[in-house]
Amino acid sequence: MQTQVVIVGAGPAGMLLSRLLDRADIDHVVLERRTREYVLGRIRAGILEWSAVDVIRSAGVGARMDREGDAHDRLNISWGGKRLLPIELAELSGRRVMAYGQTELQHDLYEAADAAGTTLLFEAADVALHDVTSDSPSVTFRHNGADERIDCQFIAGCDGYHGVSRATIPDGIRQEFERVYPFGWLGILSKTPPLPHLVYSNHERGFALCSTRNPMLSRYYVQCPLDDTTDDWSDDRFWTELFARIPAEVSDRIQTGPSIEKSIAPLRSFVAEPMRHGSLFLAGDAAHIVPPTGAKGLNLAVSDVHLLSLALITHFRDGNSAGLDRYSDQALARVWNAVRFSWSMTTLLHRFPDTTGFDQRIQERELEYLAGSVAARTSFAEQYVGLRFS
Ligand code: RFL
Ligand code: PHB
Repeated sequence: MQTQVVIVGAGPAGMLLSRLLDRADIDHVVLERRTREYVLGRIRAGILEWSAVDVIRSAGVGARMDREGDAHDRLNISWGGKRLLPIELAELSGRRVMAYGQTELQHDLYEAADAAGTTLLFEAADVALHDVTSDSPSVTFRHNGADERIDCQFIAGCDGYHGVSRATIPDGIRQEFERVYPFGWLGILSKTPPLPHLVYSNHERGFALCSTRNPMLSRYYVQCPLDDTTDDWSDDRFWTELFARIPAEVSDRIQTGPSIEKSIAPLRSFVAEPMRHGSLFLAGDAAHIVPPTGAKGLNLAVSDVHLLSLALITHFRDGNSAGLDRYSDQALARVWNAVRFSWSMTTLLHRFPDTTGFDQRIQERELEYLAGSVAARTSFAEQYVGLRFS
């Protein structure tokens, strides 16, 4: 087989890139290790920045998001089990965020790929990238029991944190930066009406978050020890713990119900530099991970593929490779902003194993400062809603 671009990974980064290339008539093939059902079954992100909303619309896959997504102009932060601070995102920053589940977006992207007749191969095993610094890179894999090879001009490594693309960049060239946090998030989905606004909560017992998917589907999280398993958390224990960490005026409005999904995610910050090596370009979780606290992971995946698609389109249309040459630096500037913000929100809102009374007071003072200062809230809102593309 031969194509212009091989995209490794059919998560949101890979599939959105596929849509953007398709609209520019750039020939490409998408290889995914898992089955379609497996990818659609992963419950992950819920919040899109408006820049991401615009990219999704420009890729021609925004119709259902615009119909069913819920634009939020505010979020709340609580602490001490009593304080509840609204952050007026729209008023302070001029922008809102969109609540629309990653699962729904993934579904829309697969449907659009089907309609366009995109070559999208699921259960592609043993994907390996070859000769990425030569003029004739290729990708080999096994599919339906046969060994396959695709010759191409560029490879987009959109294969997430556990993919193969990043490791193709040699050790002497690749630099990695990492912080692993000493706790996880236990998340549940329940078929109950969500609160009208997100609530992020700092509490001596640990962080909690009330989020949403749609008018009859809620998403809630509590910070938990890393060695906990979902078996340790009955639904009753989950609701009791959540309610212990949020003000009564919030819990009074929550309708509880059985969980329909329950999972534990570890938290880490991770960046690999550079995001380009020869004809290989990394995008999304393949190059960086942020803790979910700032709701930035999916948004970074979208902004990476936006930049990469523009660079590839200019290359193929005009023979101008300046965008490809700039890609890594441009993407990393946005990445590090999000890494910094996600780290600071995580540090502000979580209980670390070595947290003392001193640390707790410092966190609460910072939250009181946020409550008392329009400048501080404006800065928070500006970072939460995300940067515009320049
Ligand atoms: P993905 O989604 O991991 O997709 C990568 C795909 O590549 C495939 N793959 C391979 N394919 C072929 N060959 C190989 N060798 C392969 N190795 C892997 C995988 O099977 C997979 O299908 O990465 P992508 O596309 O970069 O997308 C990134 C996002 O999924 C991620 O950043 C977000 O989910 C993070 N995130 C959030 N982001 C937000 O912007 N807002 C949020 O509110 C938000 N909440 C969250 C989150 C992530 C969470 N978890 C579980 C980590 C909440 C949680 C709990
Ligand atoms: C979610 O709804 O899954 C969600 C929302 C906000 C976050 C993280 C996750 O910061």
